[in-house]
Amino acid sequence: MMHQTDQAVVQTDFEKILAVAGCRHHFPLLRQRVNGKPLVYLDNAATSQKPQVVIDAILKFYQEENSNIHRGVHALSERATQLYESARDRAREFINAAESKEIVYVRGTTEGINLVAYSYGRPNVGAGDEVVISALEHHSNIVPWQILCSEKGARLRVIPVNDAGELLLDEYERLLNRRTKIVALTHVSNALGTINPVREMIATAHSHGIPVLIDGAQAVPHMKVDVQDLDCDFYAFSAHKMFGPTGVGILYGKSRMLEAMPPYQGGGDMIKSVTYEKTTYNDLPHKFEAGTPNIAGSIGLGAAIEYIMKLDMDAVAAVEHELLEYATSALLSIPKVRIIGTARHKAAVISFTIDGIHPHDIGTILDQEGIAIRTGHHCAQPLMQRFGLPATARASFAFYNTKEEVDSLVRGIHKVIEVLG
Ligand code: C6P
Repeated sequence: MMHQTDQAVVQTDFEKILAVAGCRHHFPLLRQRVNGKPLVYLDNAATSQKPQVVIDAILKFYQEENSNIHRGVHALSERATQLYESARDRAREFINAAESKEIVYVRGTTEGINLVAYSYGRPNVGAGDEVVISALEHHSNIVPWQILCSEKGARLRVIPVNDAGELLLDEYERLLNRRTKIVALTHVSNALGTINPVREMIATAHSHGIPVLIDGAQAVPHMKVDVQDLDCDFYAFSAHKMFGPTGVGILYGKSRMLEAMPPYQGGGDMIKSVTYEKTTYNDLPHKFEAGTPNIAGSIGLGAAIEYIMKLDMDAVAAVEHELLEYATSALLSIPKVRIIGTARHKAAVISFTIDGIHPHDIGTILDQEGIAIRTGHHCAQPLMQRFGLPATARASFAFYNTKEEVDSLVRGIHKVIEVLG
């Protein structure tokens, strides 16, 4: 008889893909009806739904394990500490960081980027220096750098995009110079779905001695990420976009970078000793984790990571790619629909407009059909301006979505055109 591990070894890629596609029933929220119709949830880039194992891990923590961490000698506190720290180990494994001390818990991608802008940016960026970002950035990878630049008299430089939503790499190379102190780039665009060639872009920055931060918010739910292979200096992501809870995320930083940086916030747990004259800071990663953290959230994140690692990220990417291709050709076959963002390498995000109809109205009518999409500027106003649009409608997919749901979206769009076109 074959053991389970033997079976896993002979499991074909095709079987893994089928297994991923069959996971929808793990997500209880998806079973509901909205406005009398079966829910079609296509707003995964805003936040993903949670599998039962994640919900259970959080519930179990509050029912059986709740206690503060790193503080008590009592059994519950030790158990909570162990769960919190082992979730950190899971996160290390998930992105293949070299050491768990390189994994800093934050509130989410936004806080991760702000931490770097503050603790790396303030000591290293001065008057006349430059920070390079791209035209595809979310506001959370624009505004923290803008604040830093205005405080320091530094300059924010922006890598432009072509009409397909791909970064112009020659322009990027031309922007780098001895005044450039950091490059901050998104791995995947939340508004257009473009997957940036960040590995090559990091190598280019490093050839000039410039460190790189990657905003991984839209990458980690969709593809395998290996921070050592990418060789990025910082990588930030949020748990809630990768099937975990809100209010927690990870900032990865190379240990030598984090060691050299001052703390972001002061308070409990980030210190070794305090007198009125002087404070000695704690070791990594605790130096950056002031105050009682989101313990239950971190444990939920650990459960989400375990869940998707079991699924296999390559199989997840394959399922989503199939959905993207199916949805793209279906939408393109509808007269008046225009897809914004046609990069060669895309994650399963489709921004679109319908001639003569405001995206907000598209979202409202689709909602009446039980279909959830996002409309607006997607927290990427400068990018919308680049494309001459105030807003788009955006359908964003996860591996639990189905081709039948794409068909519902297409029927919904036809209805929008019928009613408003
Ligand atoms: N994008 C969207 O609908 P937080 O809010 O900190 O979890 O993530 C911010 C963030 C940073 N970078 C990228 C590329 C993102 O997509 C997001 C969040 C959501 O597109 C909500 S605005």
